[in-house]
Order: sequence, then structure tokens, then C-alpha cells
Amino acid sequence: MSKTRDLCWLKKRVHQPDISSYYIKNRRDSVVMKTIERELSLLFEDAEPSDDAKSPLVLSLTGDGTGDGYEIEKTEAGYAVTASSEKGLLYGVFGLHRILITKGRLPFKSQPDQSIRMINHWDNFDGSIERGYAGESIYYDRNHFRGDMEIVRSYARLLASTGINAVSVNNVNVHKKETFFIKSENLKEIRKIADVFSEYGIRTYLSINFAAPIVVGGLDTADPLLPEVAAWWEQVTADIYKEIPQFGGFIVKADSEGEPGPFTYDRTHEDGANMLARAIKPFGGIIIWRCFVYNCGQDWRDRSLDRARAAYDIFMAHDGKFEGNVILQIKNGPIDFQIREPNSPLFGALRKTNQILEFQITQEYTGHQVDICYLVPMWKETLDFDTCYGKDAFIKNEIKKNSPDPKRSGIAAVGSAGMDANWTGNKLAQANLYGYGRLVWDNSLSSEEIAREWVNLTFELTEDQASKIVDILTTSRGVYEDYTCPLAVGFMCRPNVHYGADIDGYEYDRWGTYHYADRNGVGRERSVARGTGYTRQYSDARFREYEDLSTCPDELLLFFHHVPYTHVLRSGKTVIQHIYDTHFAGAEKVEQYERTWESLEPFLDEESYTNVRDRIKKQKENAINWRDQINTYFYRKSGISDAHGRKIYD
Ligand code: GCW
Repeated sequence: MSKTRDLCWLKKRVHQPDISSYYIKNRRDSVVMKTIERELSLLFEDAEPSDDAKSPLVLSLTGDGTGDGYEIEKTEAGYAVTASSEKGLLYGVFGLHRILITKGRLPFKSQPDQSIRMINHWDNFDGSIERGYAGESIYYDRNHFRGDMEIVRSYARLLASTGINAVSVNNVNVHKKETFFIKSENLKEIRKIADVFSEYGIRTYLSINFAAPIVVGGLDTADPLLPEVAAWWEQVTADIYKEIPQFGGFIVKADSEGEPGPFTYDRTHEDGANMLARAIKPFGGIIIWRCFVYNCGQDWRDRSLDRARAAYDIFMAHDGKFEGNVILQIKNGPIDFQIREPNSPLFGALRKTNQILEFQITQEYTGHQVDICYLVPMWKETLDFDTCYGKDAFIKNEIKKNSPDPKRSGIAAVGSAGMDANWTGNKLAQANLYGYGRLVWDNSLSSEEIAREWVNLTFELTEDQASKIVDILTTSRGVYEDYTCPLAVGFMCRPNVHYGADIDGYEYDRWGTYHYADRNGVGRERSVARGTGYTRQYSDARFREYEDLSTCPDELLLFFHHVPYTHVLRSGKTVIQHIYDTHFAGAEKVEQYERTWESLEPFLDEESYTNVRDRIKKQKENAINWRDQINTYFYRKSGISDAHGRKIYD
């Protein structure tokens, strides 16, 4: 039996006596229409269906049934919600609920900024979640399908209420057990999940193993250019669509971190992706092919290799050569979801390929949903990043503009939800799940607006009290960066676990993530003049900016350059003093969070209060530990004392 689950941002019902009935104009019988009616009864107290076109709430279906946008107006009798499709109307119902609870403005008109708005689950059939911090999988339990459709439904409504329209339901690292998901005997179970998501207008995708023809197909090869391999995939996709007509397609992690791929057969990623694309094309499916491909067996002694270069080096040559139903999925940064990285140079450079930008909601490198880290500000920076500097070539627009079929472009993120009753472990981490959906739908929302919405939907607080939580959220990314990642030196965390400090944990290992700290200085030199030449993968304007020490932004300096500890930043501080200052400040700020949170105790429900208070205590220990390890480490390397004489252990 499942515990009572948190209804999160859908918890409050609208109590408005004047919305006593609703009328649906041009009502059609459909699955989504049933969902709309169900949601009206869940979200609006007392709203009864009516045949009276003059009801206080009128929902109208107009137009051709495509498009996700909606409009809400105040009318004499109450409210009118209009959309051209049922999905649009469903989004409109959630929109009206949000606006009435948060006292937002009307009239309100909204169209999503991105077509594909997706969540990728890294759930395994054994119930574990790779990089999951909120309990076990909601789909699987000890190599069975959990089969609790009420949980899936509750999750689907949370997602749909923020505008999400696609999910992939198994890990991109597809182990043997999940490789079998595409076999007929398992499709009924996948179908149950897909059907529940369909009620909420969400399409279901599966991650596949490129070697599936061998693992489950009885072939002795998965060579994408062999006709028998292509024929096998054609049969597999035909079987899937027979069982699940609304199936979205496949997501593929190939030739990456031990996953099989076309390189095994001396074939390219173009060969691999296009073969699958042709197999799934007759059914309208798509292939989402990840660009997270790099050599994870590097020799730390060899400074000529640069993992940051990999995605661009591998994929640029194939721009324009992928089938129309292939989408390349590109992580926001060139390495791996660090709290601070530059944006991937593929954005703005790939001009003739459908593309999806990939974020990570689960807090793998950003505090494991113990430490508070509201990620919307970071995501916004990426969306608003101008790839040509001053030419209005923002990533949020480039991903659409450079996709030959803009409907096949968008944003995906690794999910953060699990069986924990509050879905995300740390209650405040709900703001990331909510915020992701909201931001991806409306790229112009500010981080603060989204945080305030979430707080107002979630708690009963005065504006002053709410502002305290909003302030914690909106400053938390900077704080996490302050105590873990000076000037974009990532990966100083405990290997594999990715929580807690271990400054040399990855330094002499095979993963290609080095800080190169020595007695003189720190940082990875990636310039053309003195380093790996990674800077040249950017547009001319960005290349010049990053290449030159005097124009490279401080916050990215050590990602692009190796500099002495005494190097003076644009801020006027030396690198070493910056390291000390940010680490003292970061830990101090967490102590402030603790005091602020404790001051809110009388105004919060006990469960939320204790949940976050316990985690802030752990975060404080974590931050102090990071502070002391980093400060001591760099003090020992550099021999330079803190200008303010604060305590640094030697
Ligand atoms: O950052 C790495 C994670 C892996 C993950 C991989 C990926 C699913 O540590 O756990 O594998 O990224 O994105 O494929």
C-alpha cells in the first residue's frame, strides 16, 4: 500500500462559491476530456457540470485540435477558458487553478515556447534509480512492474500541470533486464504506464540498448548497416506500435560510459541513429540520440585529451545528415551537469539537425536533494545565453531555429521523483520539478516568479514569510557554487557518489575531469594559444571572449585557463583570495538559511518544517566540510594566507 502522497502544488482547492458550475462548449468524448472533468472536480470545490452555456465557468474548444496554448478571461458570469485542443484546455484548467490560487492577472494568454517538454527517468527494473535521491522507482520494484497506476496518475497530473508532454520511463543505461522492455511480453505493462500518461497528454518513450539485437534478439551483431539488424528493429517497432499506438519513440545512449554503440562496428552515430529512425518512421516515432559521448578511459598523464571537446568533435561532422525524425539531445554543458560550466558549443553551431537541450533536475552534482539548490537560475542562464554574443542568438531560440522541424525540438531533463511521499526527498526540491516544467513552457518567466508561485501554491504564508523562502531558493544555487566549485573547477567531489568534498578524488583517474592544481596555480588550459583548443568550438565572438584571459568571465575562468593563484580577477580579487572568500561566505550563508528556516517554524506544517530543517543541518555540515577541505587544500598548495586572517587549517 502506498503512503498518502503529497499533492504538492496542486494541494489547494479553489473555493470560489461563484464557480458553482461549468459548461464545456464543443465537448468531444476522449481520454483527455475525461481528465479535464476529473481535474475540475479535484481542483475547484463545488464545480458541477452543467448544460447551461451561461455557467460561471465556460471551457471552449475551438479550432483544429492542434496546439497546446490557451486563453483565460474574466467574464461577467465568471471565467472563460479557450483552447484549440483538448490538451490546451487541460493546460488551461491547470492555468486557471494556478492563477486563482496565486492571485495572478487576467486575462491570460499562453503558448508554450518549446514543443517537446520532456522528463527522462533513470529508473532501473530492480527499483533503484540511478542518481535518484527520493526513494525507489515509482514504476518498478524488484524486477517487477510495480503496477500502482494511482501513483503514476498522481505523477502525470503533477507533470501536466506544469506543461510537461513527454517522459521516458527507464534509465539510459539500459541493463539486461530493461533491454527486455521492448519484447512483446512486457509491452502490456509499458502500455499501462503509457495509457495513464496519455490521459494527461504525455507521450511515453523508452530508452533502448543499442545491442538489443544481440541481447534479446538472438542475432550475433548489432551492426546498423546490416539488413538483418535493420529488419529486427523494424519488427520490434511494429510490435510496440501495435500494442501502444501512442508510443513516442526511443532514447539512445550509445558508445558512452560502457554502453554499446555503432563505434563497435566502425560505424558512425549517423549510421546508428538513421537506421533506427527509418525503422520507427512509418509509425510516426522519433529517435532521441544523446550527444553525451566521450572517452571515459583517459590517461590523466596525457594533457592533450580534453573531454569537453568530445560532443562537438563527434557530432558536428554529421550536421544535416540525420533523418528528419532524429533529434540530438545535448547536455547544457560540455562536461556533465556541474553547478557551473560554460554552455555546450553545439548550441548555435549545429544548424541543420533537430535538437533537444538536456538539463538535470535530480541533484546529482548539486546536493543530492539534501542541500538546497534551486536550479531554475542556472537553467535560465543557459536559455538566455547568446551564442554569438550580442546577436540575439539565444539558446532558447537557437534550438528551435536550427531544427529543420521545430516541432521536433525542445528541452528534456533527468527527473527527480521517487517513492518518497513528498516525491523529491527535500520538500524544497519540489520547486525544481515545478520550476523546470514552468520554465520550459514559458522561457520568459523569471526564477523569482517561479519560486514565488511554487511557495504560494505550496504553503499558507504571509507575503513576508513567503519572501524568506523565495530568497533561500533564489540564492541557493550561488551558495552551492560558493562552497563547492570556485571559478568553475568542477568535480572536486567524492568519486561516483558525487556528494561531499574530495578534491583529488578524480584527479588521477580516467574520467577526464581534472583541476591540475599545483604549487603555482590551478585550472584547465583550453585556449587555442596554450591549451586544448576547446575555445575554438564557439562562435568567433565567444571564442575571442573565452580565449583571452582579460575578457574571460570570472565565473568560468578556471574552466578555460590555468592561472597562478595570484592572478587578479576582473572582480579585483586574486584567485586564491576568491577561493577563501567564497568558501567562508557559502558556509556562512547556509547557517543563515538554518536561522531563517527555524524562524518560520510557527507558520509551516510540521512535516515540511522538519523535512527541510533536518536537511539544512546536513547541508551545514557538508558546507563546512567543503569550506575547510578546499581552503586547506589550496592553502597547502599555494602557501598564501587568507588576507583576512580567518581560520584555515594547515
Ligand atoms: O553524469 C553521468 C552520471 C551517470 C549517467 C550519465 C549520463 C545515466 O554520473 O550516472 O548515466 O551521466 O548522463 O548518461
